[in-house]
Amino acid sequence: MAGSEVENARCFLKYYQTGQIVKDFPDAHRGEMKRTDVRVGLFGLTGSGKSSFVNTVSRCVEGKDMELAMVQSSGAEGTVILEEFGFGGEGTDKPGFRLLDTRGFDILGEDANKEMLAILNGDIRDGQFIDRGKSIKTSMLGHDYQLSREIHVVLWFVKGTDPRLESGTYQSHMQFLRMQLLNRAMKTLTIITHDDELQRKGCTEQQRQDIVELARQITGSDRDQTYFVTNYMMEKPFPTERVQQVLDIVKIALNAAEHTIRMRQSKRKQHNRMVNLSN
Ligand SMILES: Nc1nc2c(ncn2[C@@H]2O[C@H](COP(=O)(O)OP(=O)(O)O)[C@@H](O)[C@H]2O)c(=O)[nH]1
Ligand SMILES: [Mg+2]
Repeated sequence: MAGSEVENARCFLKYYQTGQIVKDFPDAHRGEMKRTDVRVGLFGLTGSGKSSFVNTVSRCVEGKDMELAMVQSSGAEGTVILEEFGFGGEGTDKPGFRLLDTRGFDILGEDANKEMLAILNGDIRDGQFIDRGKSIKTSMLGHDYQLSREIHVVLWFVKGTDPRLESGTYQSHMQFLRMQLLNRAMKTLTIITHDDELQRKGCTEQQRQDIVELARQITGSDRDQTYFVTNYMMEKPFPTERVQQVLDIVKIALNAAEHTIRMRQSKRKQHNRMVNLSN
């Protein structure tokens, strides 16, 4: 039974096409859904497990045992790269969703803020290097939405075993991102990684709840939008329950993203109507 459930979830994601969950997009432009792929932004400090998650999804959806995203890599000083990884849409000419692996936001400041915004707005694409010295043309308000380019849902990664969680240094660190997500009404799921290490340390239920609460103070996600995850490690066994858990989280993220797309299409339509009325 469990095996077929996991197989169904895997199959769903492998063939997933944008719009398949919500289905009804009354305010979409003609052909828009066919052109759009869901863009899932992975944020979080270096070492929180974002790149490992890309590889974990690849393993769970496609059964691939290889490193797509470079784990534990740090960008050269002053440089940030955004990497996109397409999944789903098997048999069609475009992926159904993309995971956008970000890095380099450990350094605070105006430049880092601009980069985060540019990624959220879709002004930085795959493999593009960001020269921190140069200005990036992006809206600080995030009003000029380009639906097919911007991010539709955020997975915010927190390392469950990170001692900085307790000290509270995290909270202020990514407040800018939190504000931006709030302003955009962006659905955010909190992913607490290194669950295997927590289990190995004999973490109690109470301690887990405390970690959820600490993570919530950083990301603002509710408890029911917070998930513990163990990432897949090359050549290590990865039990079916863990596969199922990862597939479930991806599907929840896609659902949220489709709702974002539908909401923004409706907002766009309302906006255009207002503009027409005032002309
Ligand atoms: N034990 C364990 N190690 C993990 C987990 N997720 C990531 N790691 C390790 O943590 C380190 C940082 O992971 P990485 O994916 O590069 O983090 P990123 O900087 O956010 O992309 C690597 O050595 C990973 O192997 C996990 O769930 N459990
Ligand atoms: Mg990384």
